[in-house]
Amino acid sequence: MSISSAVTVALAPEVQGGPFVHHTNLKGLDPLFARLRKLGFPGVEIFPRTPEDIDPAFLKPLLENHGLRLAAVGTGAGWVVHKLRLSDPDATRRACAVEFVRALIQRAGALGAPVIIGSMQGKSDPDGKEPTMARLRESVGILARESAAVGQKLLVEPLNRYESDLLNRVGDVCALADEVGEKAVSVLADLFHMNIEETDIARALLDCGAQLGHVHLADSNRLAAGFGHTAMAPIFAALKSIGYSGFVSAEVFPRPDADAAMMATLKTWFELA
Ligand SMILES: [Mn+2]
Repeated sequence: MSISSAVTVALAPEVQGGPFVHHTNLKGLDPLFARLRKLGFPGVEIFPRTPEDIDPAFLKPLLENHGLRLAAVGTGAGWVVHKLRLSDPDATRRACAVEFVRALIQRAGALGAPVIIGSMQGKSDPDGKEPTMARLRESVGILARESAAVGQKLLVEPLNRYESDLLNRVGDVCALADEVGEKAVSVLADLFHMNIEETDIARALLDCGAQLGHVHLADSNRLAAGFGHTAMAPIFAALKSIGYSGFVSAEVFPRPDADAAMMATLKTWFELA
């Protein structure tokens, strides 16, 4: 098995200007998928606005026609658009958050893809970090069992300190996985967040080992790999050393433009993966 490459596509107009290589709508996916395949990408990661955006009846033939795999599905719109958090102290709001992710797990699962929990983890509520973490653990447990039931991992992403104070390092998610006790809980290693939080990115990936489920490929400044100062060679050496065979998915700003971001991503993948 080898490492696969993907790029992110956002379907939520609210995140225009966010770190996604492409922004489009459902109608724009057909020409975009054709272009990705022509360039040589094996996969695509989608950031939907609502669960209904991930419609297997629509996306399955579209992906198959273009020979693309769905690498993962983001849930960040749950927070950005709908203000839903899996650690919300309000039980009704928390249940809505769990339902939003659960619906995406079902739909992504039908397309052979896992979902990501990133910003929906929330941050410490006024009652403190430990009660917030307890609520997050409960929600992650429910969603890990949902993921396992459709044969998928649940990708949990540590975020840098400016975005959350709950899960900041890869080791925090490994500890959460142990506490929750569900094998489906896997680590999403985002190299941009890791550049801020980890002592040594390659070391953290080696320590993560088989618990690594997905990688967001980004340079130190959230531009495409090669446009910042993160040393990518030791990171890819670590990924190969642990036998990682998932996606490195470019979650980056389309700067100087989307084409340049895609070319830099492909170059890094061809040279190092
Ligand atoms: Mn990320």
